Amino acid sequence: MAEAGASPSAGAGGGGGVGAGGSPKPAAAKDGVDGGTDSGEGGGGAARQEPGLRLFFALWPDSATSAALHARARALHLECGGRAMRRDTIHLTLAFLGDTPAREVERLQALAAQVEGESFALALDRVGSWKRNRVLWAGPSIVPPALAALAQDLEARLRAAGFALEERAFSPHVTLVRNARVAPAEAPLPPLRWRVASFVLVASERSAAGARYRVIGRWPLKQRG
Ligand code: 2AM
Repeated sequence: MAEAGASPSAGAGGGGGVGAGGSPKPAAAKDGVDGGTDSGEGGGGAARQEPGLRLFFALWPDSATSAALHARARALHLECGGRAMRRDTIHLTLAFLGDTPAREVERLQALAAQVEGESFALALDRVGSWKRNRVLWAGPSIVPPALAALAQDLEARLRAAGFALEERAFSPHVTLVRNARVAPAEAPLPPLRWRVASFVLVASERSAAGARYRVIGRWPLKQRG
């Protein structure tokens, strides 16, 4: 499978160690649609000592955007195999926290409320693939400064508050297909315009049907102008 050359940087996408030949594959959901694998990814042992939640900050698409992204995921799944993400799980991760004690949620919510971000338009005009974890994604060829600033501010606040984050650079992408068999053919893509007006804190819960994502906080971004 060809690897995407430019940003989002190859291999930076999630997976966090889910190599192509790595952890066991979860059973594919019916008709090749899945919520997200996330099996064995990230997180640590903290949850073993006390109740923990698997948390991440993300941008969550409005329903028209998630429908369009899901349609793209289905088309890629038909072309490349693998499992298309379920529509209700499609998102763009800003910061991945992994297993986190439940008592930290309040602190994270207070921290998120301090973040000063501006709303922006995100043009998802690229589809790329990562060979390492066989993920197909949609991403922007130009990262809006407001998105970079939001991710940076969030990351700085999380680090200052003592949350451990991975060192890898932020590479904005929306995972559409996991465990793809092949890379998609190069083709021009009609850009999908996503108006981003808030960011969310999400808990990832596992079930037999795959990961289920529960939004546990949402913060508005300032309207520009
Ligand atoms: P991905 O879509 O590229 O796999 C929930 O797991 C979300 O957090 C996913 O969007 C995933 O990205 C992202 N993520 C980022 N770092 C991760 C890590 N180390 N482990 C698991 N997921 C991670």
